[in-house]
Amino acid sequence: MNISILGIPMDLGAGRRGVDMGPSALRNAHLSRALRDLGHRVTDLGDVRVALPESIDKHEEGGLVFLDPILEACRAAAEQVAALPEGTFPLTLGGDHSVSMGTVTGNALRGNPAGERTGLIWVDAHTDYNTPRSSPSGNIHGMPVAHLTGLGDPRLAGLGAGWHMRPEDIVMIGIRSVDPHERELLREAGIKAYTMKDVDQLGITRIHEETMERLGHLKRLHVSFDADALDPGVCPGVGTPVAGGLTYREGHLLMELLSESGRVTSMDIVEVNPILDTRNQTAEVMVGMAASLLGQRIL
Ligand code: EXY
Ligand code: MN
Ligand code: MN
Ligand code: MN
Repeated sequence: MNISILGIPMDLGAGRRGVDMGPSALRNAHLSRALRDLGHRVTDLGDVRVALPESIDKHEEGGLVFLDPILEACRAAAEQVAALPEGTFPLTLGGDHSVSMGTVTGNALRGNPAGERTGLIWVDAHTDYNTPRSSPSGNIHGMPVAHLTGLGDPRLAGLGAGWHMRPEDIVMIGIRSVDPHERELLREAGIKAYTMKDVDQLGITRIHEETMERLGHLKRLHVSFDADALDPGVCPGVGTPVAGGLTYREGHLLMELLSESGRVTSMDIVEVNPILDTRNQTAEVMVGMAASLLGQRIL
């Protein structure tokens, strides 16, 4: 397979600095080499240009911190991803999770004249379904899914120029932190979310089966993998750690099963924060997750 790597070194959507170094940390953990060793042709397209927080005002507008530069970076990411040839697998590296407003939009619109719908598998401790009004923080990385479905600020929700993700085409896995108003919005939208309780009770195999069935009508599936979905013991280098996450094997099993399905067409790795990490462990774990999704097998 042809894999194109694109970094979006942005931490403007997060409450603390550091995830802007995520793409470097993942490259340093030999991402390209790991994928080449699996037989893929890998092209690293470098990074999207992102404004530095130190060089701009921390303006807050209508409950959104750093709206303009985030919008700009997401637009650039969406354009670059949408321009990739069909058959290429885009592997996009955050950055905070607000980058996925750009990457998911770019992937959904890429080489898609028939207007095929794209499914979204959101692996995360958080549901990221706040709007500017429901958000307790104003941090845009807590809002990407809401904007992808058309809620919230019209500029962010307008990245797809009229395209929106359908709530029924989204499945979330690993959830254990949801804000009160966010919970109401999720219920209203009818988004399927597997919490950690579901992971404990059903197991990853069953959750994967149900996810494949639920998204069975879709030819294109995007996996957006937030490192904080994994337990902080496995991935300590994240800005918003929440106890009780996916184990190392649950993460790999999910990626292995998704890989075997042969249906995933693009992936993000986001929220890796090397400042908070232990010897780049989190980046190394996430490179392993990408390798499992892209065909690595134990035997
Ligand atoms: N729900 C909280 C907020 O909206 O501020 C925390 C969001 C954290 C988002 C992380 C990266 O997935
Ligand atoms: Mn997230
Ligand atoms: Mn998260
Ligand atoms: Mn819109």
